[in-house]
Amino acid sequence: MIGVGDMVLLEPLSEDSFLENLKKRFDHNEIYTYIGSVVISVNPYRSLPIYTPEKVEEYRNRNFYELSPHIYALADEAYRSLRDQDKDQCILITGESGAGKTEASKLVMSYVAAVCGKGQEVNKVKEQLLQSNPVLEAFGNAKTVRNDNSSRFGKYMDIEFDFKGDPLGGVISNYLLEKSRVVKQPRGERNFHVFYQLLSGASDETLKKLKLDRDVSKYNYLCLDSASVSGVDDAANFRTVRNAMQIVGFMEDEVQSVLQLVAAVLKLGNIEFKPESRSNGLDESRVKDKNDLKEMCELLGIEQSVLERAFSYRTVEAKSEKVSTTLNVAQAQAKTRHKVMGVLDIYGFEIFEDNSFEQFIINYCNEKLQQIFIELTLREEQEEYIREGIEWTNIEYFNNAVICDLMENNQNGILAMLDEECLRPGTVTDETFLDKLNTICAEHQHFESRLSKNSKFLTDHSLPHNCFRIQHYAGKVLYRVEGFVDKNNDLLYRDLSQAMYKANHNLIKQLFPEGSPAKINLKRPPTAGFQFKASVGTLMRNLQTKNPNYIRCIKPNDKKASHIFTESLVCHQVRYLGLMENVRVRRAGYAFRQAYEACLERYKMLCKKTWPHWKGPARQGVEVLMADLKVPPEEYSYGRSKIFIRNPRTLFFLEERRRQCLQDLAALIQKIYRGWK
Ligand code: AD9
Ligand code: MG
Repeated sequence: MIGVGDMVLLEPLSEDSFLENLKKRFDHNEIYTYIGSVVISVNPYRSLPIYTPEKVEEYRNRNFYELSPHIYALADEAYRSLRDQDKDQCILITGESGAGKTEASKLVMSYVAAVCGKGQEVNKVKEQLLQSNPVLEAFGNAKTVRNDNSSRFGKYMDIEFDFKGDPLGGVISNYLLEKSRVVKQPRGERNFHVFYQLLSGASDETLKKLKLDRDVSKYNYLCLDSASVSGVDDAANFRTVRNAMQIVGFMEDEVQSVLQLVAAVLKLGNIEFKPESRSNGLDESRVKDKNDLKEMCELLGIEQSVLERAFSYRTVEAKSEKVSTTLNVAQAQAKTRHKVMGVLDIYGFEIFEDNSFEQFIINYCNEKLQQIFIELTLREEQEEYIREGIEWTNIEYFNNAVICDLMENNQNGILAMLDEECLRPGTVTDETFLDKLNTICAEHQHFESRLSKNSKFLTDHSLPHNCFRIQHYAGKVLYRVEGFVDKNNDLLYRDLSQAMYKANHNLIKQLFPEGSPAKINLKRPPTAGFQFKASVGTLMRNLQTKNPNYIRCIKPNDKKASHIFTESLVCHQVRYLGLMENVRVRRAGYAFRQAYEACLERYKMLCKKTWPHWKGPARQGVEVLMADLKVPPEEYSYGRSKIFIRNPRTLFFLEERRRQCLQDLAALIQKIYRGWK
């Protein structure tokens, strides 16, 4: 073992020794390290030979602490407790952009697919589950300065299993796609992969049908200076995506509709407007060159005059709606309760130079996840000790509930105030929103603005005007209010939705249901912030019903490079992920615990006094067992209903003895059987 595989066993424990251990292991290609049952994963930025079918076999059905740390051990543990103990699981993957969350989620999924069920029908489901990834990534991922394959949406996938543990299907929820990227990308970044894939991978014939030119530079929406990404073959990926769409269940005409839509978006980006004076002296916007407009209308079956009219009254940015894909293959069995494993791969905490509404929303989500982590791991751990009457010294940890409250409180949280401002009649601007924040949040110690009355920040004039700052658990973030109101409103002018709804194109019609004449008098849809808050709320309630498994991803450097471990960068992540606190809680505590009954049942064969039947209370049986096996008393404690084992090594010892015992028993049976014959 290189360094220490479980930080709980690190001696002495300090931030320095923690980082040193992580680095040492990283330098020897050991990218996984445990904190008890939590897996830390450091992105190696190169492919390591540790995901082979042999590795899968190695980790299959083995106990968590038996082998060296690996994401497969976590996946195996989660899958087995789902299958054998009927406990729904969730895998929570966190970390900043480029830390390896999406790769981790794919590794978990492919491991589970490799070990669960067999047979034609089951294999088809597995393929569909796995192939949903390339499709989602084509439409939702893009090259950013931080990650060549950055997820620009959050994803939560519930995989459903039957009572045997065979997969039945999955339900995917997507959260807040970064829509603005379609129209505009920061310097050095790209639009969503699908545009480049289509242009470089589609056949000449397909492009002709879609009225597209292969040349990326012909399209305003495709940034010129970073059209290709080194190491990425867009053309090959296009074939993968086409194939994946088919496996997932798209019919050929549906694929065509989707591609027509992608092409139409590119055309839309090329439409330019010019002002035209009208008789009343006002300017009206007119489409400059009508060829792109004409082709776009042909692709989507929209009458050109209808769209042109809609354009002339307003200007528009391309917007698409939240899509959620259901891959549920097993509707027929919907009556029985399914076992569920949820995999959450959501954008990590973001601190940019310029932070807008998107970062605010993303960071809100991360605050909520951190809260769940605190609640489920730290607090649960402490409370369990108290419940069990185990001696416990309190560990101070930062509870971020106050920051969540600042952001989401229904009366005076920031999101509520933004909504109130968006729905208020009269002139609403980003500045009026900021004024409102200032008056209400001024006393909040995690909120800073130029006007904050809180004495701690009174003299902080370094803040630019039109900005506010929040002290998140992961660090301070400065938000610029520009665009908050607009992005939260997320309204498409009704005449445009109506024009789209008139298209002779099923997919487009479905995407703009609000354009239907039947819905003309409907109230305005809820704001983006409101919808997001509601879906995060649903997600959190869902996660709380499941047994959590944590993967904490760490990015070793800012260069997307292998072999480089920038200590300061890692240190920052270790801090804001609260990993030291996590180790401290685990260390003050016990690595392993089990109810007396279960413990006795599993190990009673190791002692003559408890085998085959123990007549007294289970706790006494366990006490006899531990004394008989001569486990040092400082290695465990007796709680009210459970035994707490301090060191994983004690567990290895018990497991090893048990394995030996079973082997002897099997040999004995064989001998008897042979003698019998
Ligand atoms: V973002 O918040 O979506 O921008 P992620 O999802 O955390 O981010 P991602 O999984 O996409 O990061 O990883 C970034 C890149 O690191 C991948 O494209 C791989 O090139 C590389 N990576 C990540 N994990 C591994 C790994 N286990 N082995 C090899 C890896 N390479
Ligand atoms: Mg990702």
